[in-house]
Amino acid sequence: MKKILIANRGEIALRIMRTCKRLGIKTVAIYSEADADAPFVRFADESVCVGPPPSAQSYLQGDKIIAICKELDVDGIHPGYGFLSENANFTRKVTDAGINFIGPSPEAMEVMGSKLAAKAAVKEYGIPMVPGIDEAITDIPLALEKSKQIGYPILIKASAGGGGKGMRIVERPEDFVDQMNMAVSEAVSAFGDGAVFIERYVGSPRHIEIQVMADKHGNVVHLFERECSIQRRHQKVIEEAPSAVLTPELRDAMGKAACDVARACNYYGAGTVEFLYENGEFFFLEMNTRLQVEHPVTEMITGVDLVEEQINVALGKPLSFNQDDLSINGHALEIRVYAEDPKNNFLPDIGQLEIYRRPVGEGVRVDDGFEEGMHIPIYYDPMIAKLIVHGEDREDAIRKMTKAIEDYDIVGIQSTLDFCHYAINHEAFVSGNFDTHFVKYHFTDPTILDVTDEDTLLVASVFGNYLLNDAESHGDYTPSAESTEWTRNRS
Ligand code: MV4
Repeated sequence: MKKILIANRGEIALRIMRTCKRLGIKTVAIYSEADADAPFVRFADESVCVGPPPSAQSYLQGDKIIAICKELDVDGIHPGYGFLSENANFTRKVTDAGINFIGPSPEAMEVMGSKLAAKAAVKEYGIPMVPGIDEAITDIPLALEKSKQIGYPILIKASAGGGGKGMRIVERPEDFVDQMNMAVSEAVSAFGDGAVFIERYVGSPRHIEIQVMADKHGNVVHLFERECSIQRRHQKVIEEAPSAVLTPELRDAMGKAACDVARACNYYGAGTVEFLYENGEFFFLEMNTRLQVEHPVTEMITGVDLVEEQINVALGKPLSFNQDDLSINGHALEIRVYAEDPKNNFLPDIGQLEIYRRPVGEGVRVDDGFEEGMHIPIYYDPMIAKLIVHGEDREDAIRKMTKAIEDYDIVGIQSTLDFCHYAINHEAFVSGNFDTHFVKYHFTDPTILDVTDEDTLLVASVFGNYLLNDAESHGDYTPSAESTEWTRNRS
């Protein structure tokens, strides 16, 4: 591999190019008119503008991107995450053009792109799944009957779904038909596929995912878990590795299950297997067939460069490690810094980064795509940066992250920095006693962010405790309250 084109932008394009440079591989950036001045364009050895700002006219122009590869003698394409990264048709076209796609096969993408196909594919491996019906609903009376057997509340999910779209909680049989119709019409408009199925609703889960890596020779390993429960409306906010809740036995069992999921679709490359975890049980949800945003926490605790390993695999080399070579070293935390205003319902706050100073220090990594003075474009995801720290243990990582956030200077736009400072020092986070509802549950009063400096820690812990006890003793934190808010707030 002499030259790689990165079919992406911002922090992930830069991150991929850094590994390429270290490996002596030339890089090509593609960019939209909105990104002409971005650092990732300057960092590349060559760069080509692919079109106007909207993604559909630039970063999603697969044929144009392939033509650029031919023009510039590119050997491989790294798609990053989002955009074309999980597009089976694009992957086929790349391969047909004689270019190495740095990612899994289009067949694996297609199987895992459908939740029902994924469930069917892993069935014979005996992987734990949420009790439910593993086929699309066609017969409503039958589905109602089965729902009663599963037990309410149940969750209706779109097979093609992602990001919570086409998902509906049903509290009572009386609501079933209405909720199903809404899930179907949402799935049709979002994915052009109205297939929906049913699962028992898991009310207080943690989202734990396993990083897997497989080569083209049948070797599959896992690189342990990432805890991604702290999220807001399906947008992750804090990720960590390892999870505070897994025992070595559970970690091993989930790791093995994740490797089996990869085997079930003849996977190669880097992938992530998502699980729900509740009360010592775990359930397979889906597999993401790309490098994920939060992959750095895995790199921090394992010492593996996942992009380097992706390139090796694409070249047909065997994995450079086996399962026994891998172990967990310390603890890593990542926060996503978004250009959003936590005091104004997390509305995107675009504008100019008048002052932008990154924290530095041992075990501190900032993956970003901006520089001081730049404007955050409105056309793409409002993530400014990922701030990652590596500590000796969880406590040390929280301490390092707290300091790194305090050392981060962002002026000119509102960001989620203060919110993350609050969250990682919250009693529920520090104690490890949280689930996917953390933000909605513990961030009810945004004015808490007005308290600054040393006070924050104390107030956050005391106030957090108060909220926790209050909500529990009054019993107002139930799947029922959750479901109404969840469906109402969905956009
Ligand atoms: C669930 C669930 C509860 N029970 N499935 C959300 C996105 C999709 N990939 C799966 N999701 C969920 N599936 C059952 N049977 C709750 C969620 C869920 C969730 C999962 C992980 C992280 C954040 C979440 C937020 C809301 C709902």
